[in-house]
Amino acid sequence: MAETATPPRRVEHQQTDKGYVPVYTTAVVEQPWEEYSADDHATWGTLYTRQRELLAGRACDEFLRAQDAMGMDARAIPRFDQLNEVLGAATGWTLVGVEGLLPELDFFDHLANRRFPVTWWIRRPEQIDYIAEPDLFHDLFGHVPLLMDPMFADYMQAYGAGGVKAHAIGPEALQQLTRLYWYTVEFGLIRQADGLRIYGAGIVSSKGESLYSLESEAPNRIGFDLERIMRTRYRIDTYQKTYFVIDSFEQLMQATAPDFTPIYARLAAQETIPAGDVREDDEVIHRGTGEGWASGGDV
Ligand code: HBI
Ligand code: FE
Repeated sequence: MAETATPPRRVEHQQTDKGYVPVYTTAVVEQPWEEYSADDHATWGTLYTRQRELLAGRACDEFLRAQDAMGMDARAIPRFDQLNEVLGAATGWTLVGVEGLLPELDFFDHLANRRFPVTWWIRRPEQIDYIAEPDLFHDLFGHVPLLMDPMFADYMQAYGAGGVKAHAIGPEALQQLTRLYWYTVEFGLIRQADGLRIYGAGIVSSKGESLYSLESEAPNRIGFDLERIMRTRYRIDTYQKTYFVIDSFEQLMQATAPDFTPIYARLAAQETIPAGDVREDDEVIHRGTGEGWASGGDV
C-alpha cells in the first residue's frame, strides 16, 4: 500500500496533448475536504445536476439506485469517509484519495485489494465540459456508485488481480487487459428489459457521450465478446467508435473467471482490430454509419 501523504496543495497538472496524461505521484492522500473552494462545490453541483437530468432513462438502474443509496447529491462534494462507511458495509470497498493517474501496477494493486483510487481535486469551472485526465467528478460520480453492486464489485477486484498477473506476463497482456477495462468499466453499455443503458464511468461522467453512446447513428453497438474486445483498439480523445453491450454484470464476472494465460497466448497470434470495424461473427446490435469519425489515432 502506498505511503500516506498530507493533502497536497493543488499542483498545476501540465496541459496534456491528446491521449497522454502524466503520472504524478502514487501516494495516497487524505481528502482535503475543508480546503475545497465554493467554486469546487459549485462545479460538483453543476455537473451532478446536469448529468443526473441526462441519465434518467439512460444510465442503468443499478447505477442510479447506488448513487442515491450512497447519499451523493448536488449540494457539495461528498466526503470519502462518509461514502466509505456505506461502501464498506455494502461490498467491502474503500475509496482512497490520489493525485491522478497511477502506474498500472499501483492501480491494479489497489483494485485487487478493494481500494478504488479517487482523484482528490475537481476540474476548474473553465474545464467543466471537458478535461483530459480523470478528476474527482469522473472518479467519484462515474466509477464509485457501481462499486455498491456486489457482482460489479467482485468484477473490479477480479480485474485488479488479473491486472497484477498481466503486468508480470508482459506489455501485450497488459494492453489486452486495458482494452477490456476501456470497453466495459469506462465505456460499457448494458441491455435492460426496457432497452440499452449506460454503465461505463467514462460515459456517465460525460454530457455529450451520455447522449452519443445511446442515440447517435454513428457508432457500432456490438454484443459483448471477451476476446473480440481484448483485440479491439480504442480512441482516447474522441467518443468511441464502438460500444460493447453486456446482458448483466454476472456475464462480466463469468467471462473473466477463467485463467487468462491461454487467452493472452491465443491473442498474441492474432491481429488487433481497428476501433470502428465490424466483424462477420459480431453480434451486431447497431451497425454504425461512421459519420464524423476522426481517422487514425487508435491505440
Ligand atoms: N490510475 N488513478 C487511476 N485511475 C485509473 O482509472 C487508472 C489509473 N491508471 C491506469 C488506468 N486507469 C488504466 O490504464 C487501466 O486500464 C489500468
Ligand atoms: Fe476512469
